Amino acid sequence: MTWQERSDRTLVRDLKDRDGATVTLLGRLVARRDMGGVAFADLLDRTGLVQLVLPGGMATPALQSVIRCSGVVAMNERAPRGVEVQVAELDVLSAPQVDLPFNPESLPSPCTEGGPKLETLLDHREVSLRSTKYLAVVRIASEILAAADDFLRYRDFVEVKTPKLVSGGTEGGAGLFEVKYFERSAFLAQSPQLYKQTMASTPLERVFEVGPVFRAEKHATGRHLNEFTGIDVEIAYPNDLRHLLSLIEGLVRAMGARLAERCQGELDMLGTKLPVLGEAFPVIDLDTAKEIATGQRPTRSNPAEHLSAAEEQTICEWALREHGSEGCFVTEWPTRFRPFYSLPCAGNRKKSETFDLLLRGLEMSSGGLRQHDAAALEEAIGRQGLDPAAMEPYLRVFRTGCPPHGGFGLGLERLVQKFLDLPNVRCGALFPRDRNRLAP
Ligand code: AMO
Repeated sequence: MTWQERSDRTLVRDLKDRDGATVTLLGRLVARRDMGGVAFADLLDRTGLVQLVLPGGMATPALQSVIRCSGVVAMNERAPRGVEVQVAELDVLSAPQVDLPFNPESLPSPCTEGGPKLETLLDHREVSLRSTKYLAVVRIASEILAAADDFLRYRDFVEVKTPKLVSGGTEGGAGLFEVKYFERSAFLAQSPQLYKQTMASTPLERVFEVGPVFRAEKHATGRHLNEFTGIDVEIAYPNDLRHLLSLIEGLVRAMGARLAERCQGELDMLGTKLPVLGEAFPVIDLDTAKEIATGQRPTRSNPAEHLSAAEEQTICEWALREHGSEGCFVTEWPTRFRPFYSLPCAGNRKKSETFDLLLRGLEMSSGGLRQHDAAALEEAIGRQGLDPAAMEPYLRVFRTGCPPHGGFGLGLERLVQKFLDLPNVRCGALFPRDRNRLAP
């Protein structure tokens, strides 16, 4: 049996083909107008918004009421989308019982001036997420995930789901959330790193995971969440680092192309433009990146370690100016500042075969080739102050034979933020978790 829309309902998007028909609509009443004694209301369902013309004497339900109404479809050039429904019957299925903190339909685009404060919008997600503008952000996130899914599956990737309750950390600096696990402690996974490597070592070779990632970082910035959605990718047998760069560049371009093709309405509604991706993302090493950002090339006695937020911004401005691209790869990071699983460069073990992808001034992804030699890995684990004994199940992957492999991780909320040019990563999250926020 095929699953269908309920038979007594017409969706707003189908009204234009139903001129003169009597239809029943279900949805939310999001605006009311009184013009020359005639009462109008707008009904919103998952497919769009339509004007209702209410008969004289009918009380207009309160804003945000959930209604069912029946009436005749009439094409009307002066109606907002060229069609309206002249209502004969209307039932309120559920009316608000409290005053709404704000009217979701009159909100400006997320993170822009003029509306309620971000904290108020986040406190009242039940209302802000009803706004068509906020829902445009949610649809964009969904299309980004769909683009990743299509792109990766088409290239033989298998989607996996790995545990989020784990026995230890993987990402060095980023903190761990400890949770009670019966008689002992467990942690919330900082990344699926060890599991995705384990899976890429099997004959599946290519895996990806979309799942929650937990970071107990205390800083409250516009770029950090304490829980985010990771898109993690791992492959066996990459040719070299460039091979990974072309994979992630293709993936990000596929996301941009899908948004351009399917989400122009959402982009227009938010008054934003997709980033310029240009012909190719430039690839620069960290020393060059530092020089571009600060005007000074790092030296042996004063080596580059990280990029600050302001430096990432300057580098992307340079990439746009010089290469016509708001995306830029930074490579050759110092091995000692990258996680233990990173592969040192063959010619200079102080540098690693790793990269960061910056987009519109923000780190969108990190990744690289991995160490797959068991002894070297064990040594790197020890050097970073971790206990090799606690990593025994992971180390066995390498001791039992493991192909060369590599991969990367992307943060969904940062992708949404930068594809939409939003100033704060919270604006790209549904229910953000940050230092001060655990609800809703
Ligand atoms: P990394 O820690 O750089 O790498 O994370 C990968 C990507 O995840 C996103 N991200 C975040 N988004 C929001 N809030 C945060 N606190 C946050 N931290 C990270 C970023 C970042 O680029 N295991 C490696 C990946 C790999 O090598 O495969 C890792 O987790 O977009």
